[in-house]
Amino acid sequence: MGACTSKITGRPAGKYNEMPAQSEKSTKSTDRLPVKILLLGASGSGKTTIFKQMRLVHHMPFSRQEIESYRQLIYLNVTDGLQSGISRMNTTGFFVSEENRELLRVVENCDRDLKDDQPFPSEYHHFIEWLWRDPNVQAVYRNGNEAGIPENLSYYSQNLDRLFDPHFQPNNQDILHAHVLSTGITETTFPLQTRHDLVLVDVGGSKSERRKWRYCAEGASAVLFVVNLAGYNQFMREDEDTNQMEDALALWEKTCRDPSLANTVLILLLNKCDLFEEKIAYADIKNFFPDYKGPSGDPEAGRKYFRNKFRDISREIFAAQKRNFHCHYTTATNTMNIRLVMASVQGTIFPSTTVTCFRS
Ligand SMILES: Nc1nc2c(ncn2[C@@H]2O[C@H](COP(=O)(O)OP(=O)(O)O)[C@@H](O)[C@H]2O)c(=O)[nH]1
Ligand SMILES: [Mg+2]
Repeated sequence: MGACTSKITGRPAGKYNEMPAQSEKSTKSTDRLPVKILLLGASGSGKTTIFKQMRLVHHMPFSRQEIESYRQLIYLNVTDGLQSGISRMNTTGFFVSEENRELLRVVENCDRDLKDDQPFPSEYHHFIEWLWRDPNVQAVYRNGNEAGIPENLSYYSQNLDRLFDPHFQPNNQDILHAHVLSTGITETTFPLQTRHDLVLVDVGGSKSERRKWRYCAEGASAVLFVVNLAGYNQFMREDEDTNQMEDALALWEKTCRDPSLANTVLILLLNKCDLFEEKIAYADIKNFFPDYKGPSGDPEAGRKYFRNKFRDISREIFAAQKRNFHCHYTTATNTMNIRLVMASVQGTIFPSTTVTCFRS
């Protein structure tokens, strides 16, 4: 195997690096077979969320220290996410209302770092709430969110009273919605009820991180290639000229052609179906993919259109290699959905075993 390490790193450097860091190795007995699965896909597609869900599905609760780190990360996601989302919105020609500009300046200048056990500073509670409710911010977010205002703000803004409670402790849903830009490689071993150990590897997906992927390819049995289905009308944060879906399609082709992955089972996860369903009501696929001929606002037709685009890319490559195309629609923040999809994934990887192999 290559240089896989067991760590996660994120932004800002240092502070969250050790957060969900531990490699949860099971007690290994020699007769257990490791089965390595890589989570690949662009940054923000949902890889780490699936990784976290696997911990929940396998009853590996977050430690006290991890929960505290997530609490601090959530504060950063809310303050930094709102400010950076609004500045991206400005670049598309929309601005917060005149009466809220002063609030924005306060939030821009607030300290993003909480100390251990320090509550969210109460003075920002209503500023954040008012900024989020600003009619222009809402108009951009609700009309397809081409500016890419972080989606987790919608979730956290509905929970501000709880977040700003001095005794706030994040629950699993809060943790699943937290986002850190992964820059390392995290590996966790999940014991299955067969004689296999599932070794799940989560990597950073930003353009600068992708060159590390090849170090993890060796010995991998399967790749879960995660795509943000709701990214069809958004541009990449690290490259504002590239549409997220176009990037995912190009990356999928590269992954299908990668000789180091030629013996792996490639499984496509078209993720963020919940957000896709909401967004499609406002942002017509045709405006971004003119060859879309399906009805406007139809999530079923939209999902199928993108699925077929990915399938068409891999068709010839897979035919030559005698590989099959596998695809699932997922909502990574939904534990039940991921439990079912991962059981099905296991059925694909180990056709002779039953789906009950995943612990419940
Ligand atoms: N609503 C919703 N949010 C999601 C879904 N999948 C991931 N997210 C959120 O998208 C953000 C990025 O996800 P993450 O797993 O960190 O992406 P990664 O960069 O590929 O590891 C996080 O805030 C997640 O909570 C989904 O299916 N639905
Ligand atoms: Mg990640």
